[in-house]
Amino acid sequence: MANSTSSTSSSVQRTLILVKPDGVRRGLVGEVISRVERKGYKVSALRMLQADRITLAAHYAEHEGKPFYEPLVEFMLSGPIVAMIAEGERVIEGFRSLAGTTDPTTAAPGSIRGDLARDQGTKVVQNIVHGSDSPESAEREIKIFFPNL
Ligand code: IDP
Ligand code: MG
Repeated sequence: MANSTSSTSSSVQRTLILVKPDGVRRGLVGEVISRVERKGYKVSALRMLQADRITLAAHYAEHEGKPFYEPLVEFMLSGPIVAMIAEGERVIEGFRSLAGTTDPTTAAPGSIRGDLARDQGTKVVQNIVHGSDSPESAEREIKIFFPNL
C-alpha cells in the first residue's frame, strides 16, 4: 500500500461506453457525455455508428445463448449507437456507478438508468448505456469499436 497514495501510483483506466439506440433516439447522447465529463473523466475517443451483427456478436459474446440475446442484438441493430472511450482513475467502476444497475426500474435515482430509463415491456431491457465491467472487458471491447486505439 506504500505506493497507493503517492503521485506515481497509476490506476488510470480506460472504459468502453456505448449510448445504445434508445439513448440516441431519445436525444440523450449529450446528457450521457455531460455526466461522464462532469464526473471528471476524459472522453478520449468518440464515434457514431450503425453496428452490424458481427460487431455485436463479438461485443456480447458472453451473453450468447441467453434468452435475451437475440432481442438484445436486434435492439442494438435498431438504430445508430455512439461509442466512446472514457479515461480516468477507476473509470470502469466509476462509469458503472454513473450508469446504475441493469434494470432501470430499480436503478438508483441519480444514475443514468435510474433517472432516464424504465421498463418498456420489451424482451430486452432498454437501458440507454453500456459500460465495460472489468479491465479485461474494457480492453477487449475497445478493440472492437476502436481497433486502432
Ligand atoms: P449490463 O449492461 O448492466 O452490464 P449485462 O448483464 O451485461 O448488463 O447485459 C447486457 C444487456 O442485456 C443489458 O444492459 C440489458 O440491455 C440486457 N439484459 C441483461 N439482462 C437482461 C434480462 O434479464 N432481461 C432482458 N434484458 C437483459
Ligand atoms: Mg455487461
